[in-house]
Amino acid sequence: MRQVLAAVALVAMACGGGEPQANAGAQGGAAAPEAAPAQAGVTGTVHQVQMLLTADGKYVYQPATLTVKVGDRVRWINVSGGPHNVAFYPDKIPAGAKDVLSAGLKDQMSPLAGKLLIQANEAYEISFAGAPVGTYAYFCTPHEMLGMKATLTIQQ
Ligand SMILES: [Cu+2]
Repeated sequence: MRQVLAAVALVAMACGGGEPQANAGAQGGAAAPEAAPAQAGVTGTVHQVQMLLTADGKYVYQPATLTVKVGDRVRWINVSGGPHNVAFYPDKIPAGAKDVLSAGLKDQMSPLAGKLLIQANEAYEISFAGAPVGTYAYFCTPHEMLGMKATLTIQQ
């Protein structure tokens, strides 16, 4: 909870480039400063991708290919078979995307790799506000060798 409070304070203070990272914790309360409308280029659309272990033993992102618009958010959810995470290939993202991702990925376990989601139904959101258009290939650090990879396409 301390983390959420800190995040709210951060968003309140830095209205400019701040990510609305307080979202998850703030959804119940009305008064929390929703940063989205104030932020330029934010669409408010949130897409969901499930991370799971299928009945036939495959570790997958579902959907494995997803197309979103600049300014959308994507929320990855740890459904089963975790821990999972979202890690981008530095050489398989558009030019200029590295800076946006570096700023947008919370709690990175290594450069361009989000933290491990351990709890069931734990979610991890990334905003693609200001993200360059193109194809972003990513993988799950624990399951990359088992083929847990996916592609995100950002369109104007
Ligand atoms: Cu995984």
